[in-house]
Amino acid sequence: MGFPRVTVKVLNSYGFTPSENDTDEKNRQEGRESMERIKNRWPSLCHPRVARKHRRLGTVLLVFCLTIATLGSLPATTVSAASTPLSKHGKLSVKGTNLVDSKGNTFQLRGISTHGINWDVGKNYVTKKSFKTLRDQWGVNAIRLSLYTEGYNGYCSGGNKSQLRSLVNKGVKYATELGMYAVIDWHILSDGNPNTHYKEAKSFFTTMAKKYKNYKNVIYEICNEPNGCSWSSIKSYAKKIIKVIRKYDKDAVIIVGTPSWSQLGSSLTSNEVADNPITGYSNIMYSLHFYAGESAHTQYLPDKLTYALEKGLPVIVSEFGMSAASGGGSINKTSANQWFTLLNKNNVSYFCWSLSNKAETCSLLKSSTKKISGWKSSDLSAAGKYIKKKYLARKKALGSKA
Ligand code: IDC
Repeated sequence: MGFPRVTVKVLNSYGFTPSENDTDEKNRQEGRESMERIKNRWPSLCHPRVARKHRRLGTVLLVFCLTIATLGSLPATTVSAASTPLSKHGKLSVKGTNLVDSKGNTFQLRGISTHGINWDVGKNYVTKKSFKTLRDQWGVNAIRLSLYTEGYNGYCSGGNKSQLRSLVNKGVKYATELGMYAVIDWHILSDGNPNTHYKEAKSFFTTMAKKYKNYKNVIYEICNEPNGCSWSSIKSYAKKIIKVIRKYDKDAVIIVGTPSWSQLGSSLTSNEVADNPITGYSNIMYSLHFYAGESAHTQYLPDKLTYALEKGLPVIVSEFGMSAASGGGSINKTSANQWFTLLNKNNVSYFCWSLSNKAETCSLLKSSTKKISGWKSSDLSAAGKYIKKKYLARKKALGSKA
């Protein structure tokens, strides 16, 4: 597949159907009453010929007014929902290695990840306008809401839990109103082993699954990037958290992080996740993260992806970046192009890190960009320009399947 190979051995990084009979009868009754009112007010209109003509006109007018009134009483999303990703594709599930839509057709998420919403550089973009710009101008159909467990203002390291949860809820609300899919990302990183904050994770996902059990667009990502721990340790955490989520949300897609910063195995050549996946649950996907500016990633990870897919493991790139794994360095379009070819060919979904103006290469906005939506090309970083172009091209290529 055109990726150079290496032999290094250690790893280090989303109708309204009231009772129709009731509505019809109510409409007819309202129509009769309305015609009576017209007759009483303007008797001249009641000459048989004039009356017939005006009755027709009146009916047309009535239907028009009632339609407007009905639409006006619906939530804004229902009115404009005809062509949102969610209205077209509905609830997603996993079939074989593929993500499929409610009609069973293969479906690919083209997502953008927020930066950590515990920081202003992430939080500032949790707005409906930001997400709408991504949906309408970038061809994005999903948002990943990254909630760091540790670090400054982290959920498990002194952050205000209820404020952070309400930020996640806001993000889900905006994505839902826009008909986009939303990933709730429990962003473990420096904490390494997901079991470190198991109790908080259990409580967090209980709250989230209770709240979102009837949503069609919510996806749970239970541990961003486990590191320094074995697959059996991650697996045991995952089985417990999946059980917690499934108690309320019976079928939403759940993403499980994998060893060594979500690289499907703890060494360059080991594939313990594909060799020993979680059994007994449906709609589970496993994450693979890559950074295009990290040449080693492009050297060994594509083979691991191919191995996993051949073994029937549903893989999702819940995070990738154009930069080096540090978030810095330079972007690598050649590697990124190879990755997109491979991922698109295999219907693997992807989310780019990150929607931010933080002064680092992986940010999609220039650090000088103060706007939180409606960005012009000159507001975008080199990574942002490339990603926007790639996502729009992919959406166009997919046509009605997008
Ligand atoms: C980075 C942020 C950076 C922050 C750092 C530490 O871009 O601003 O200082 O985290 O919290 C990942 C992680 C993701 C990293 C990203 C780039 O999932 O949290 O974000 N990265 O380093 N894995 C590989 C790279």
